[in-house]
Amino acid sequence: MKKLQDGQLQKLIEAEEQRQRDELELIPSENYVSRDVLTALGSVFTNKYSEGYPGRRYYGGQENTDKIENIAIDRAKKLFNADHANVQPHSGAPANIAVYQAWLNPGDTIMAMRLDHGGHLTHGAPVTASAKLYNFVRYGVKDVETGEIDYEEMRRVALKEKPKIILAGFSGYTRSLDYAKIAAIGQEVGAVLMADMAHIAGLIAAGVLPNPFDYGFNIITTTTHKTLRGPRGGLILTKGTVSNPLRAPEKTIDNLPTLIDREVFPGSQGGPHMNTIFAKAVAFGEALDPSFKVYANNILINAKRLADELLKRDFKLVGGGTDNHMIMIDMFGSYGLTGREAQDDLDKVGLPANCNAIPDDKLPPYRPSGLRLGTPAITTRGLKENDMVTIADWILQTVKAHGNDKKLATIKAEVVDFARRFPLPSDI
Ligand code: DSN
Repeated sequence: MKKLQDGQLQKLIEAEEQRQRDELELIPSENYVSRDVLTALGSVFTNKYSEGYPGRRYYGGQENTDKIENIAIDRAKKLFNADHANVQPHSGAPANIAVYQAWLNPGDTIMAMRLDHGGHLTHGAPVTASAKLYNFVRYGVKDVETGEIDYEEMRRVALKEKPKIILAGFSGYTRSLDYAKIAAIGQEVGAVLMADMAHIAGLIAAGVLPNPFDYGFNIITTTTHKTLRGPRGGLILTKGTVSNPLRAPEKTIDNLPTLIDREVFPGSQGGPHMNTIFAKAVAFGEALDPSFKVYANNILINAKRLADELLKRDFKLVGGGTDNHMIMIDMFGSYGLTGREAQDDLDKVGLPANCNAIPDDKLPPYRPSGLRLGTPAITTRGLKENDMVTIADWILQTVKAHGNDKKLATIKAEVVDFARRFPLPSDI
């Protein structure tokens, strides 16, 4: 990458590059993008305004932007077996809001997972705009040991509350959702079936986890920067018939693609960020390559092994293990440290992870009991299954060294030495 003229800011790019090289990223929603994705993000497409959709723009000069948006749409449809893709959402939160607006009227009911059981803020946390507009009802886990969802309670609440959308999705849940059971409940009460797959989109695209569309879901929303390993951004995938987004269609399930297009633009966003859409097209191309399936499979292998190694070291895991890329440690229940204390200690040794609420957490959200970690980024760096033994050892040593900065500095030196053997993709 070319150096900035502004020396003060150039130093910060170099410092962040060095931090990323010297640490091993364990935050499950982060990843390291390729050099091509970075190049696309920094390209001249950032100069362009493109309100509208390919072939129907409000500004001139769209001969290249139309092509890249169409490539991004076609690749996304292919990756997820969707009838339509909207690649314009700026990120996951605007993608979810556009779907709610497309299908609901203010006051309508959505059923979604409890935040402390693994759901996401945009699934109706009281502090969000959506929670002020719509009525959210909840489902959660039946058993913290196994992480199983309480599907009987879900059905009972759905029959009573008649949600117009049932939302399957999470940002802090480590087990598999039973899409068939959720779809059956949704069909019984006449709800639209929406899956927020932000965390596991790359695993679905690679075919190593099931695709909700195969179980009758109507909509998938996702971010593009987690397991999908693209730029920070959002994406909405739909089943249905695509028609002209300039004309308001009737509110039917078959018209969802067009209803959603109209709610992304002009409903909730202005000009799409064309450099990001270009970078999405690049990342989707990378995800269509057979090597991405190998990568996604290795994420799962590494996560299972890391979970097993943590269990051997007496860490209590919410859900008892993992079926995806993510692990949730009950840190307070395991070693008497809050998730935040563990996060701060892991920061000191170069293993960033994040504190997280666990089901029915007795501690407050800013210093909860849980610590969430995952393997998408370290798998991109090239770490293999046996390396998970080393990572688990370091996590245990770090937790035991709480308050001992000298010991933490010794672990950090080992982590840096090890991490430098695995270059960032953008350095290759
Ligand atoms: N903040 C993201 C995560 O870390 O899971 C979700 O939006």
